[in-house]
Amino acid sequence: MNKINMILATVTLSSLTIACSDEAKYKVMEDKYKAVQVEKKRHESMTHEQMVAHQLADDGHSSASQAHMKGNDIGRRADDLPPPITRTEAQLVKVDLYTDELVAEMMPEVTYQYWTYNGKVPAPFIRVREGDTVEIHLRHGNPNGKEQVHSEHTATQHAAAGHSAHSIDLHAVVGAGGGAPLMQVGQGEEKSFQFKATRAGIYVYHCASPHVPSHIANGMYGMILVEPVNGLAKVDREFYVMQGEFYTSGKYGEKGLQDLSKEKLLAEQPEYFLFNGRVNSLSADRALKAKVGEKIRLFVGVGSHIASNFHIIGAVFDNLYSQGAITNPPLKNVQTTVIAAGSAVMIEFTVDVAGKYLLVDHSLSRAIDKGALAELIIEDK
Ligand SMILES: [Cu+2]
Repeated sequence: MNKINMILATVTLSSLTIACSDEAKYKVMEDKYKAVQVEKKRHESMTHEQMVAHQLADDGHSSASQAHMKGNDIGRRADDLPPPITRTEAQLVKVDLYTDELVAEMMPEVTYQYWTYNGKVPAPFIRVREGDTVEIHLRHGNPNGKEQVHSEHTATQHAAAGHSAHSIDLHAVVGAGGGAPLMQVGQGEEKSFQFKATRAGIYVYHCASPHVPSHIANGMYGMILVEPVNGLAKVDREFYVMQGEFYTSGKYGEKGLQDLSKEKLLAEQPEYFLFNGRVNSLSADRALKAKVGEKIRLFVGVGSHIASNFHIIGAVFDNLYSQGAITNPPLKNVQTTVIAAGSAVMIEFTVDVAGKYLLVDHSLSRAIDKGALAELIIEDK
């Protein structure tokens, strides 16, 4: 069901339930219904380009600025993560998150309405120290967006689109729902909660509002690192990579604005397997970069629903901290690792020869035909 039909269904259902009791309300619903009909007619006569422009121009629900439509903007860069923690005392760490639904390119000429934390996939990398108290603030809606301008209108749209609430479940939290029961945030609202980071590890966090699999599949996942009290070994480079699959209505590469196919989601048949939210999100000028002999550390997670068979063509993992267990002794000299859905690993390695190395899901049609490919450029010292 597309968005307009969902709005229609909602309006129709609502109309039925209140028709007898409140004439004024009925009139409002009828007006809304008529407005939706007019809007639907407009949409039918639009080309794809007009439709995208229209969404950007007057759909407060997809509060995207033009910048969001440009090139690689939806994908978070792999070097976009906080530096190692140097302090030796526990402290209160405040984390500001907001949710944003925005239309962006999945690949050239293919667009998708992503649901995000802070406008990117994956969400911000959160870095704390074992013993810290973490205070998560979550706002539903981009504080810089234009949603506030007509919030009643957008609240209806949010409900119709299936995200009347967003939330957060952090796997680093020991407590019911990973925090999610405290953090169901309606459109325009902000909520916060605190937890104590008692278990060092690398963890996934994600949205946990109904329909949870859809929220996650649309891009609402990130990672939180709880560093051990003594910190991590020193390295030269750190990178943040998350694999997630996308269930577009059209086949891989089919042009135009793509809907989420719930049918494909339930059948576990995605069209795209992507690193950091987009085809070629981590390639060319956005590739991971390091020098020969440098110690490289990767934090790699799977935010969405299908496990990854993570491999770097031409490299061997010197140290693999499997299943997020960074305080355990690492496995040595590993070629490929499974990363479960909702899990993450830490990998450390060094490359002796300059060149281009490819990060892939070694279920290789995912890499070659469905997008799960990133580049690591190693230069001579
Ligand atoms: Cu959500």
